[in-house]
Amino acid sequence: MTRLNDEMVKGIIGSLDSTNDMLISMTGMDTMGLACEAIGITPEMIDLKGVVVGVVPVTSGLGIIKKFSESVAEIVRKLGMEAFVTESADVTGLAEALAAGAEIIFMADDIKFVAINTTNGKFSHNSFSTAAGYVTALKGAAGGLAGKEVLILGAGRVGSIAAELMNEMGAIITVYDIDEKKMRDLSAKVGVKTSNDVNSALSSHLLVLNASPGAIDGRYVKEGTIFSSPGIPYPFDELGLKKAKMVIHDPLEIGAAVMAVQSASFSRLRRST
Ligand code: 2YC
Repeated sequence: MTRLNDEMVKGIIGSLDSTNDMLISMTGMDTMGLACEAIGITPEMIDLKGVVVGVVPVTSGLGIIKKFSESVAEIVRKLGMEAFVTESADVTGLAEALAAGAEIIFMADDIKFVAINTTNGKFSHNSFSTAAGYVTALKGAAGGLAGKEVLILGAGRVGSIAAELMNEMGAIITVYDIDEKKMRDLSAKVGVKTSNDVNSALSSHLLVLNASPGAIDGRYVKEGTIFSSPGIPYPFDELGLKKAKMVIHDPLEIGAAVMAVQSASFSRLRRST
């Protein structure tokens, strides 16, 4: 999985409102609406007021990413919950969040990024949340995916979950991954088509979910393409951006927002009366 770095994270807090505006104009949903839609609920079905969220920095592996925890806390606050970053990191930070009575605890090492609901131990994964969030964004931008041809770039964790979700929505999916075996395994599991030439795949698709770390060569982007692109680092060149109709991208917000709503839904769903 590609890892964020200080550079990619430093602008997140200041750009949350413009990400929200981008989502409204491109998908018809704001961040909260998209996060709810991604897990199959409506905003009216969940009560986030008073939910206390603790974010615990983790020093393992390549260590703390500057502003990562603060960015997660701010994303959560924008959804209407209270959030704090613990003073300490790692286990001491976890104990601090538990002692403070956090209902949800976010933690990320270099492999997993989770949001744990402390009332019942259920937890949300970033890979599912990112896939569900960006599939929902693409569905909104495209006006539905049933019967539509979609190209998925990247058969890793996010791309694979995205393939399963869009398959269930009736999309006609082609997957490309530089790793033949990954592509074949996903095709066998989900029954999607595969491509061995990313540029010809790009030039024949108007709907693309990019969940790969690779660059996208604008020369092969089809005029009017809608990209839903969680992939990091940012893959587009100038020509690609000119030819694309829409590019939905952010380095962390959509995935973290779906995690926050999904983990809260494990204890805060209103009983449908
Ligand atoms: O600051 C910290 O607590 C670090 N341990 C955070 C490391 C996050 C590593 N994960 C990632 O960069 C990617 C993100 C795109 C979201 C999921 N994995």
